[in-house]
Amino acid sequence: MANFPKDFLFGTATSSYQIEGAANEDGRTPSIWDTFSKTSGMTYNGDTGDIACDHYHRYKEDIGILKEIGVKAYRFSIAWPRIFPEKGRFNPKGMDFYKKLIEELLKNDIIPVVTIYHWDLPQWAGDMDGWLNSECINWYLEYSSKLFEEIGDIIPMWITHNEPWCASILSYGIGEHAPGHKDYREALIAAHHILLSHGKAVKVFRDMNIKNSQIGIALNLTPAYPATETKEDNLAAKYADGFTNRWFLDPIFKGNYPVDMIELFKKEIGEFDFINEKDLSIISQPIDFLGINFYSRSIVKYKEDTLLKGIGVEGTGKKTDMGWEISPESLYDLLKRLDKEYTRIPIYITENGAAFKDIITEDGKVHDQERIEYIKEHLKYANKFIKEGGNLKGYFLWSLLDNFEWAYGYSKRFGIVYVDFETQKRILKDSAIWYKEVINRASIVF
Ligand code: IFM
Repeated sequence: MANFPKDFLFGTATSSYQIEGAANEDGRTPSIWDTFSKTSGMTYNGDTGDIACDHYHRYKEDIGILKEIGVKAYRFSIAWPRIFPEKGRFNPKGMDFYKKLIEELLKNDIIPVVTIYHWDLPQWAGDMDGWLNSECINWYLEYSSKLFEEIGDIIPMWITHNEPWCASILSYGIGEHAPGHKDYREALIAAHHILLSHGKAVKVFRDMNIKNSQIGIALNLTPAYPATETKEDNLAAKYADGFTNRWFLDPIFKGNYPVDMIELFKKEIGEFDFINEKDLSIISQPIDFLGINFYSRSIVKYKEDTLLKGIGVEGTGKKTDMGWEISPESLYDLLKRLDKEYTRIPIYITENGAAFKDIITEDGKVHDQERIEYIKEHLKYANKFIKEGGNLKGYFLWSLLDNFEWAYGYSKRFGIVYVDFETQKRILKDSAIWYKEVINRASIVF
């Protein structure tokens, strides 16, 4: 048995495009994900977020489920194209949806945690080169300032960006996410503009003097381990770490980009002339908390003729339905390292969870024991970190509902609540019932 502090924030997380649906309602215009998912071959089965979990219409039912599970906090994101459907035009109707959602959460004693940007960039911004255009930072600031003005002080925790690595490198470099470009120079430009928009939004937030509210960012961090103890594999692991973790952690907490990575990237990317002298001091504005999204680890082997001088190799641990190795000890390693090398500000695990092939059995239930084990193991290591004095303040399970898993469409189920996408019926999986007990007791039992 492991006990959590009484004020530990147990929550669940979702994002707008993955659950809301109502793609054309109340003045919303398309995002780059509407366009991307409707482009042939970009998502599994051509799936889109047009309807998703129909949460836009069923939010009261979904908050009822949150209440039933007993979560203390709910992390969701706001859809930028509902708030600014056109450049410079605020849409009060889009804002009203989130005001009603927040009101319902507060009525049920659930703390609303808002992510400002979880990848659904308005298509109008995409049409002007999206995050490659430095103007995008100003559009983002207009959007985030409006959110602070409208609901700033009723939201205790603001997250500027979800997983900048995905919004830049996976989207502009690897091409798996919208807008689907494959150019590493573009990827690093997008990453820089996203980081800069983060720093500038934090500054605006401070200048607006918003009461009883904090601001941070959610980074997806994946510890990298060498396949063997050779010098070469260690170097490859160091570069993999630089690519996924340090490229974002260092500017935020140390005010610089990692020099070894700049050197490595130069050949492929060219000059870093998109970085201005003052940018790093803006990006490294102090934040109130760090959100980390953790799912797995990577194991890396040296390979000379690759950008990062390495390739990933398969670990020996069990895998989730995403093919991601289950490695809860790596969460512990990561937390310890953040504590030692980066920061002692409060950390929240803003996402952790797993996709498995869930089925409804004859009794009408979903017995997702593998997911329970996954969560339990990760909570066990999170608890170990806390017991050793680590400043971990909360855990947001990804995800409340089965939902639109980006390029994988509806083929991957991450929810602790099963969604029948034909009927929109929700069924609490065993993991939801188990999580309810965990929250209620503030402890896990082995
Ligand atoms: O579904 C995503 C989420 O949008 C961002 N973090 C990872 C999750 C699982 O892939």
